[in-house]
Amino acid sequence: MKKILVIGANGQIGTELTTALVKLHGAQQVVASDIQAIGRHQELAYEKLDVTDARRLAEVVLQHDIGEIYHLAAALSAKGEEHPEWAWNLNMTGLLNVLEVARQAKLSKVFWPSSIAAFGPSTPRDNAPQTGAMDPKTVYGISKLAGEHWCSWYAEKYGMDIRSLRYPGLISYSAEPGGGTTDYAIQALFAAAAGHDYTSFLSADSTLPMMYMPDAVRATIELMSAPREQIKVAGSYNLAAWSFSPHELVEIIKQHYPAFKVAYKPDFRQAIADAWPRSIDDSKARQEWRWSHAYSLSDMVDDMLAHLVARKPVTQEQAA
Ligand code: AKB
Repeated sequence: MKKILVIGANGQIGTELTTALVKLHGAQQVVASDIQAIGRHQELAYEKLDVTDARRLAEVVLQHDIGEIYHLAAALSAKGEEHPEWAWNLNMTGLLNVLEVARQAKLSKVFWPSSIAAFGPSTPRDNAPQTGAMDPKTVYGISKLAGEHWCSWYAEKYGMDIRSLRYPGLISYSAEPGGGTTDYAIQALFAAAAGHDYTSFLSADSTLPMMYMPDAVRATIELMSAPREQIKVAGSYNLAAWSFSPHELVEIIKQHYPAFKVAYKPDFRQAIADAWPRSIDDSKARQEWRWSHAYSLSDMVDDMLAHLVARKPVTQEQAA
């Protein structure tokens, strides 16, 4: 049986998605890869892979008899604004390499994540629709919107099965996020669990769509397992759970840690958040492949804090 390659397996999504894929398909069927020398999943075959190197990617696909790719390696919104050329190259060259290798090797399926960052100020801020105005204002968002079009182009032109989700901000404890605007929520939870105060780089009322990682992983697996005829959206599905502001999150955290203190010092990431929708209409995903989130916002906070406290000590950097 052909194997699954996860690109970016050491990252925030990759760490948990790879573990879920192993549970589903077995360790023999999953190959992890990332730019780092060593993988996080000790039981798996691991390849050090820079996805911008097309020749090396093709070698890995051939060597491991790969039939499916989950391509998760990407620069996120905030880091992308600081290093625009690096972010564009990683996000676009990486995706084009994956699509081209997938075409040549006749892979059966590709998963690639888009994001709420593909939306912009012209999108309705509440219940952002599946289709409509999209004018992203970050390098990351532009790469996500262009990537959605490239995925549709390859799917239409070559009949390839390429599936994609527009993830909201993802909250998790297993691996660090890689420089996103929604990371404040993770930092606040880490700080609270470590008994530290927190300074938010977004203002108290910056509402954004968010999701707990176990739901995002399940959504990915359910989308990839759905019969092809159920997948009607050609680009990337809107996906949602709930939305909250820093102030609302802090109020829930305070139910666990009443002494938790937060200051608000918005920086350049505020403008990024201000151009994104406050909430997402994901009714297509709910109708077509029966998407439904399981964790409520307070379930997420309970679960995050329980895991973070159990694995103390939290480092100063994680809580920064
Ligand atoms: C980011 O903040 O850049 C990401 C995203 C919303 O795609 N978490």
